[in-house]
Amino acid sequence: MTAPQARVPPGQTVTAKWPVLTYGDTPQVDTARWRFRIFGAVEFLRQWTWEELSTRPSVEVRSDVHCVTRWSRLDNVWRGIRPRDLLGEARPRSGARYVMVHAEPDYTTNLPLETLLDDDVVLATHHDGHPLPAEHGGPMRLVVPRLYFWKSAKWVTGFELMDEDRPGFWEGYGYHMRGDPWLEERLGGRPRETMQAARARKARE
Ligand SMILES: Nc1nc2c(c(=O)[nH]1)N[C@H]1C(S)=C(S)[C@@H](COP(=O)(O)O)O[C@H]1N2
Ligand SMILES: [Mo]
Repeated sequence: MTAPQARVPPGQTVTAKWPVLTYGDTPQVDTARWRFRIFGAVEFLRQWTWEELSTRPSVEVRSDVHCVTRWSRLDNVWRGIRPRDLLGEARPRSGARYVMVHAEPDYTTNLPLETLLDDDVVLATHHDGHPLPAEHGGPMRLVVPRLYFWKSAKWVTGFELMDEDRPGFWEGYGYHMRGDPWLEERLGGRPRETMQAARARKARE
C-alpha cells in the first residue's frame, strides 16, 4: 500500500464526505429523451440513446477525486463506459486535439483529447455500487481522475472534438485550461494570444 500522503496532491485535504458542488440547480434528466452526442472534428457524427449506452458492457475503475476547492476523496469505485470506446466509433479527425465536454444545464469544460482516451476515464452511471445520485451527476457523469474535479462534468450530454483549445465554463472565469492537481494548475494556463485572436474568441463566446 502506498501511504495516503503520496496519493494526495499538494494543498489538498482528505475528506470522507462527498460534497455537492453545482453551479445552479440539479437538472431533471429525462432518460427517454436524453441523447449522448459526439460531434465537431470527427469522421462520423454519432449519437446514442440512454437505452443504447446503459446496456453496453461496462467497466469498473477505482480512482481519487481532487477538487480545486482543496478537498480530496480517495478510493471511489466508478462503473460506466470508456469515452475511448465511443470516440473510436466517431473517429476523431487527425487534426482534433481537444474536446469540449457539454453537459446540462449549459455547463462545459475543455480537455486534451489524449487525456479523455486514458484507461481511468469513465462515463459513470454508478458510484461505490449504487446508481449515481442526481445531485452528483446522475444518470451519467464524466470522471477524469487525473485532473481537478471541475473537469468531471455532471449530467454529461456530449463531446465536441476541436482542433484548437477553447475555454469551457469555469476556464472562461480564469480556471486553468488543463487543471493538473499534481502541478496545482488551479488558475491560468491560457496560451498567450494575440489581440486579434482574443477579439475573435470573445466574439465566439
Ligand atoms: N454539469 C455540471 N458539472 C459539474 C459542475 C456543475 O456545476 N455542473 N461542477 C463541477 C465542479 S466545480 C465540481 S468540483 C464537481 C463536483 O462534483 P460533485 O458535486 O459530485 O462533488 O462537478 C463538476 N461538474
Ligand atoms: Mo469544483
